[in-house]
Amino acid sequence: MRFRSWRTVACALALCAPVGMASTSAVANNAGEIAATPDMPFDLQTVAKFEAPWAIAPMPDETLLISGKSGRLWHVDGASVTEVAGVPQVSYNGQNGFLDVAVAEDFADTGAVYFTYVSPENALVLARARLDSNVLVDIEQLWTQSPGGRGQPGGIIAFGADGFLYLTVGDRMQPDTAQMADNARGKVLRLTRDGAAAPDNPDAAGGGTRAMVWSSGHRNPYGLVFGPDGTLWLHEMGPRGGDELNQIKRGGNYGWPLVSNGRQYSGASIPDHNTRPEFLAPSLWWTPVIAPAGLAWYKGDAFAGWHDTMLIGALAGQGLVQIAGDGQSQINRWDLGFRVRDVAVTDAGAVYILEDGTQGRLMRLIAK
Ligand SMILES: [Ca+2]
Repeated sequence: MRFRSWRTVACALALCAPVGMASTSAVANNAGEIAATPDMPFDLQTVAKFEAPWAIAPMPDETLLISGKSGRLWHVDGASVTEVAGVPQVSYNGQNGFLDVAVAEDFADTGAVYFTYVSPENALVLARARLDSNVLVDIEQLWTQSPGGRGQPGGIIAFGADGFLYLTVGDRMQPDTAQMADNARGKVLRLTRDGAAAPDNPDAAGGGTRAMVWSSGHRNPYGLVFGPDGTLWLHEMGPRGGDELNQIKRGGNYGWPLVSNGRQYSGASIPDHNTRPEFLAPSLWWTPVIAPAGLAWYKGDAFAGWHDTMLIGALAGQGLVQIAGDGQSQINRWDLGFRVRDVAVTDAGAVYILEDGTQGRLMRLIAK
């Protein structure tokens, strides 16, 4: 309310731009220049340490699954950690390995978990299995990337209220492929629970890979989440500068590698988003980068003022970033002093973060 009052006063004094102009301005929405919030409204409680942990998947009973990039999976119940058997063989190097895990909404009836990994052939794979007494059984490969690729796999899973599964695929360090309709790299795919193209996708009639595409022009997305109103949010790492938070729309093209608010690693410039209005611009972006990893929606009341905000883990940014529910502003960035690989919120509203590294900590946020 305070901000609304300020806007009203400022607009009365003719100090503010029209809302539409402000929300698409490349300069106004660089959250990378906002200073960290000095006061932390939480303490961090270490639950356990894991070898190269990657993702947190909350279970309906408030226990957690933790994936490990080298091809490991753990079930965490309070302070008790049990290794889950049956993880398929993965290619573990650089950013590749065993990646995301997502527990099906009907897990209580089916025991189904979905997961992604980079195969020994360097293809991103979406798979499903049944978790039975801490063993993955009946593993089915639902979708396998062809051709595979190098690093930057993406691999984040989100379930839509429409019954379909949304999957991020990184550009695999071959940027031009993000604009190729018949290549899965640099896309969000929208699939049936069995890994086929959703029948009402934008190019469903085209068949093959293009029939699976929901949005295109992404670089390296390690965050994908639905808001309570059904809006889909994605973040992706830019090159040198230009990390992005994007609201994902059906058939949208988000511009990579033709536009970016960052630069090439060589220092060569890339046209900014505002030079090519046909590409959807990020609602927020970060230069210098935070290297976003993990994206969760906070639903509970344990943390004052957090309801209906987004939380982003930051690798290079070494902390936790909080975004307003409309995606238009960064509320807080807390400097934690270590690389955050993932953030998750359980059904009961508990918040966990995962430290990146060979011995990464799973930590629970305790409201002060
Ligand atoms: Ca973009």
